[in-house]
Order: sequence, then structure tokens, then C-alpha cells
Amino acid sequence: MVLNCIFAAMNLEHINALKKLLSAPKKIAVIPHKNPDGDAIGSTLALWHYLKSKGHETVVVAPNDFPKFLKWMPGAESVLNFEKENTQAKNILHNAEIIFTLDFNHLGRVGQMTEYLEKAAAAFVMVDHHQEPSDYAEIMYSDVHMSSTCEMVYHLLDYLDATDDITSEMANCIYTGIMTDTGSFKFKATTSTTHRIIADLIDKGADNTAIHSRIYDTNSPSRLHLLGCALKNMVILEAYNTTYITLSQKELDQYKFTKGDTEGFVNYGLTLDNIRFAVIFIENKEEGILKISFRSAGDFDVNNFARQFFNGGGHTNAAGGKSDFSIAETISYFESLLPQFKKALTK
Ligand SMILES: [Mn+2]
Repeated sequence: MVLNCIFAAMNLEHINALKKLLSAPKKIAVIPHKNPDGDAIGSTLALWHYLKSKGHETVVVAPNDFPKFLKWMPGAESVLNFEKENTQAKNILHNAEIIFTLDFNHLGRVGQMTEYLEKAAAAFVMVDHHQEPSDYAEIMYSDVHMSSTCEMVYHLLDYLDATDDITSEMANCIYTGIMTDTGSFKFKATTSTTHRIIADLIDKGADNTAIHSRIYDTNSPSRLHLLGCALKNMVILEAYNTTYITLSQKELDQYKFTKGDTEGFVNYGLTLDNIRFAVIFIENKEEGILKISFRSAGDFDVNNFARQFFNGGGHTNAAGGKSDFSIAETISYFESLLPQFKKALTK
């Protein structure tokens, strides 16, 4: 399918360099970020299917495990977990001729894998839609206007004249990442091109109804109870059109928290009238930190906010960060920051 792209983010030089790199069989590692989400796993697996089909020896190496609701994805069982299959994973990174890094743009985003990527001899290819990419990659496809890395993988295949090679497995992987990163096609970065790609993916075998149900209809009673607890803890700061939620380790334990359970909780705040800024603070005793997610509606830039104050970053409307302090200390710091943003949050 030929798409009319308004953004020509991957330049011809890089496209040709990539074509040349892939013109003979290579040893390739494909890497998602730590705590991989639907977009990270979808994009790495789609690319993995493609590269394998072209005769490349390809392995997806994830920095750590990914949530159960993504385990159905075609190829998920072959993803190496750096934390669990450490020796094997290190060997693959050491011997790789090409390393694709997908859905992140800074080598610090892969946890303990960082030092092994830093000393790898491979040629690096970055495909990513986050802001402020660092410059570790020889071949870069970075576009902050893109809805998802999965959408970029589709464009990448288009640049390689390979959209006809998209199998139903690949279509299901790409669809999943676009769907999860766009909040089911509703976030601002969702364009008519995104929808044309989605249409083509359905034609190529993406089972849209099944994907929605596999990702979203996966609640356990304990997760719903944890959501209830989170919503009960929600604080609404009307003066700043802001809401925040806290979850302590004790509460997580009480509701048998497992990885991925708090996914999407932060978005509930934004469903309230007038709320522009929603935050969730989740205690993680094991890592000794609070994990924080920021969401905004409109042009309040949570990427900047997270970078400036909470050691994180992401996108304009969705970002993450962390705090080394207790919930009470962090909340009081957070609340102390809001007055300087009052204008931006209430205009
Ligand atoms: Mn993404």
C-alpha cells in the first residue's frame, strides 16, 4: 500500500544504508525497553518475524519480563529475558552484527542491559517516537509525531518496499502496539494515516476484535479491587485541574498485585470534567522508589514536567518518572510544584 506521508522522517540515506545492511543474512538482536508495553513487544516481534523471513538470524532480547496480557502475541514465547536467560542474552548482544532498538531512544532505558549495549560491536538502528533521542545509532528513524513505534515499523517496511511481506502474525503484532499506544485510536497522534495502516493490517489478517479482548478483557477480581482502591485514593485538586492517585506497597500486596495490574489506572483522572493533569504514584519497596506516571489533556507538557522534577520523560501527554522519597514526601513536593503551573493548567 502506498501511503501519503506528511512526515518524511527517515531520510533516504538511512533507508539505503539499512537496505544495504540487510542485503545479506546477518546476526540481529532486536531490543525493546525495560518493562516492555504493547508497543515495545508488538514492534520488536513484528520486526523479528520480518527479519527471520528474510533469512536473518534474529532474536528479541527484552531487558526483563513483560505482562501476561501480551504473552499471546505471535512469537512471544521466543523472546529472551535478559534477567532470566542472562548468559545466552549476553552472547547474542556480543555477537550481533545489527542491533535494533525499538520504542526507546536512550541506552539507559534497558536497565542492566545498558552496559552490554554500550560495548556491543553491532551497527545500531533506532526506531522510536519519544522526544530528544541520543545519538548512539548509525541508522536513525526518530519521529515524535508518530502514534507508536509499531506504526513506524509499518512505515519502515514500506521504506524497504516490504509491506506485501506483512503476514497475519506481523499484522497482529503491529495492530496491538498501535492500539495500546493510541489508547485505542483516540490520542492526538492518531492520524488518518494511522487509520489507513490499521485498515491494511486488518486486510492482512489482524484480528481486531480478538486483540481488543485479549488486551483489555483480562481483569482478575483482585485487579478490579486494586482499581477500586486506587480510585478511592484519588485526590482532586480543583484549583489546578489536577488529580493524583497513590498506591502503597501495602495496598498492592493486599490486592495481590502482579505486573501490569496498574496499567491504565492513571487515565481515569482525565475522564473528569476540566481535569488537565493526572498522576499516579506507585510504591515499589523492592526497588526502593515510587514509580510515577503522568498524563495530560491538551498542551500541558508532562514530558517536560517529568524530566525537570522526577527524573523521567516521555511524550507531551504521557510520561513516566520516579522518586526516591516516601509517598508523603513526594506528594508534598509534587503539590509544591503546582502553583508555578497554575496558569498553564487553568487557562
Ligand atoms: Mn511507544
